[in-house]
Amino acid sequence: MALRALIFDVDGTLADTERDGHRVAFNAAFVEAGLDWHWDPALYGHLLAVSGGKERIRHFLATSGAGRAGRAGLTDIDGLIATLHAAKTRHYTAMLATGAIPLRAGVARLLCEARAAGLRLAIATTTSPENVSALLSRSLAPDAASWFETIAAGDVVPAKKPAPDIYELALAELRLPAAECLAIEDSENGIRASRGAGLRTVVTVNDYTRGQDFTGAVSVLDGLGEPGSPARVLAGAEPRRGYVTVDDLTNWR
Ligand code: XBP
Ligand code: MG
Repeated sequence: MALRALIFDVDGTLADTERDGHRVAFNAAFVEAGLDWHWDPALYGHLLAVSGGKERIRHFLATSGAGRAGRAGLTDIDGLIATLHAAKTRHYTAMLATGAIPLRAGVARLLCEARAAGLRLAIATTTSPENVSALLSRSLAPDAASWFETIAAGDVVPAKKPAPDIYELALAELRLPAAECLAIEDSENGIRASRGAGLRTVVTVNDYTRGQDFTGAVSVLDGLGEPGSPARVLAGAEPRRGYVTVDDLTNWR
């Protein structure tokens, strides 16, 4: 079947947003709330096993003892999580607005190539919609959100990655079968979600996800690559010209 659409993950795929973006915003929200919590890069790497910022805070509370019952101000856990996550999103979108988080190599090139080739574009992400808009408008193009027919993001589905829900929503909104689409992801949770929706998946790893299990990936690379700056192939299909093109994605099975 012909390739008709590409469905992109956001965090770790479009841009390296986690260590120097989301993590910094979470810590700023904790300080603002007068909490002595601090997620260093190593701890955050472990917490990334849980998709979703609100879910990640709840997991931290449950597993770190930080939410020990009876501690001052920690009785209304749901309210605390909502307040912390709203503050974190405010800090994160403010950071994005400064252009602090650039797109990964090859992302803008492949998106433009895909548009020129008439491929339809979509996003399937666990992050909050406002984070997607802020990243796209500042780091890609002011009108870049309109390049994507659908941006399936955050709480719009009952179960976040690794559940397939967000990809199934994107496919439903595209009105395309999985066989005519291809997903681009960065993490094990992500490919479990995309493969769960029946999607061929290309993985571009990052420092947090390099050692994870990408079973079922069409190709696993250290990035999409650029002319003159080839991608390193870790497993699976190799880009014909050293960097991933629409032709590669069309032919890779
Ligand atoms: C990655 C996530 C998100 C972000 C934080 O999303 O798991 O939860 O870490 O964003 P993806 P929020 O890789 O699917 O793009 O705090 O808005 O959830
Ligand atoms: Mg991701």
